[in-house]
Amino acid sequence: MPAIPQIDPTSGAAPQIQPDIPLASTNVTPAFDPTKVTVVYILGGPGSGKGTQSVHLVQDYGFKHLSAGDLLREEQDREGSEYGQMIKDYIKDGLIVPMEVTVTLLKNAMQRELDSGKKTRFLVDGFPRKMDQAVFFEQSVCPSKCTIFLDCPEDVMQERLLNRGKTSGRSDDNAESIKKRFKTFVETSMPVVDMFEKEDKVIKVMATGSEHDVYTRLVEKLGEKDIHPVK
Ligand code: UP5
Ligand code: MG
Repeated sequence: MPAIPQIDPTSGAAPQIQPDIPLASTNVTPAFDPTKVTVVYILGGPGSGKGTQSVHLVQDYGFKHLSAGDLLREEQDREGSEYGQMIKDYIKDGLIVPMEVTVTLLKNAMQRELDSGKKTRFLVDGFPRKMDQAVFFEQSVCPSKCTIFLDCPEDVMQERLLNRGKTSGRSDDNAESIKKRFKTFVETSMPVVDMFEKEDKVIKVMATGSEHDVYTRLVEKLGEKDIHPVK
């Protein structure tokens, strides 16, 4: 398995920002055994409600929630991070941060959770959103069980994001960044959903209507795939 570099600058191991990873490699063993660790992705456009629905899924299905965007924002704000400025620039422009940074943050967060003997079911929010990330994560970290895809029209997402932008303080909740995020989503992230769809691993849910309506639909669709609340 290719070593995933540590982000901590004191470790001396600087991540390769433009990695040359053999994406079609077949002799790679994932770091986590998918028979012991469950990974479910939750994907959807910016503002489709990934974070909002994740809160309910964590409560009812016993997942540990890992938002790639939140982990990146945390790393961006971490004192001494050598990636802070780069992450800031990518997020503001709605671009995908080089995958080794994001994969390392996710893998470390999973390892921490497993080391603490807590949850083994992970809801990975907003990742993978580029084909290279998807292939690399599936091969070297953990193959996913399925992908929840929140399907939402752009006008609805835009309204939600502009509304949130009044108070969120997020550098990308403004009209200019939102436009760039939508473009990246359509051109770069949708192919990932399409790939999982071909493998029949996508649970697609219409994400319009109230938060409660969306969650009701989601629970029903998960039930059809034999995924049930834990309590
Ligand atoms: N809201 C939610 N559901 C609603 C509903 N049904 N009715 C009415 N309002 C609803 O929701 C957004 C807003 O809508 C909130 O105000 C909410 O109350 C309301 P939220 O649940 O936050 O939606 P979400 O899909 O999570 O939107 P988010 O803005 O987080 O999506 P993004 O995918 O754009 O953001 P993320 O944080 O995942 O990524 C940000 C950036 O990080 C990316 O653009 C990229 O630059 C970078 N990134 C990477 O580089 N790599 C990665 O792997 C991941 C991220
Ligand atoms: Mg989010």
